[in-house]
Amino acid sequence: MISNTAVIALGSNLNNPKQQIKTALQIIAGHPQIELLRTSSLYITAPVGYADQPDFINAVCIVSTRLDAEQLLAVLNSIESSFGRERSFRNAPRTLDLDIIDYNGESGSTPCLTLPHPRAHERSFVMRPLAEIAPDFRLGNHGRAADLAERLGSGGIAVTEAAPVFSDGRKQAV
Ligand code: PH2
Ligand code: MG
Ligand code: MG
Repeated sequence: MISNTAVIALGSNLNNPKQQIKTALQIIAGHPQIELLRTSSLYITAPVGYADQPDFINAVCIVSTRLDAEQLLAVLNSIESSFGRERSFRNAPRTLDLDIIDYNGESGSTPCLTLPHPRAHERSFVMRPLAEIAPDFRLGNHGRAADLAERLGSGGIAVTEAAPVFSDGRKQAV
C-alpha cells in the first residue's frame, strides 16, 4: 500500500468547540483511507488575526493515508462542510477548520493548496501541539517543530484537555 504522512491542524471557536474537535478527530480516524497515528492535547488559544472573536480550541494530528494531497484536502473540506462551516470572511469564527500543514514533507502550490502550510511556522496554536506529538518534525525549511514552538512562546495558548483516547484502548485514538 502506498502510504503518505500528513499533518493536519484542527481549529474551532463556535458551537462547543471542544466537542467539534473531538468529533472531527473521530471522523478522520474512521475514514477508510486515513489512519490516525497521533493526536495532540486540546489547546485553548487566543484568536490570531481577526481578534474580536471567541477563543479557539486547537489540536494537531498526524495521519497516514493512501489519498494524495488533493484528495485528502477534498475529504477535509467535506468534513468541514458537514460541520456547517460557512465561509464569510477571512479568519472569521468557524465551527471547524481543518488545514493540511504538511504532506510527506512536500513543497509546492496548486490553486487550492500550498505545502507546507505557509503560515503554520509562525503560529503557536499549530507549532505547540505539533511539538507535543512530534518534536523532531521538520516543517519545510523552518526547522524543528520543538524549536519553532519554543521560539514562538506560550503566550495565549494553554492545554485544556488531554489527547482523546480511542475506545478500543489504542494509544492516541479517539
Ligand atoms: N485560525 C485562523 C486565524 N486565527 N487563531 C487561533 N487561535 N486558532 C486558529 O485556529 C486560527 C486563528 C485561520 O484559520
Ligand atoms: Mg486555518
Ligand atoms: Mg482552513
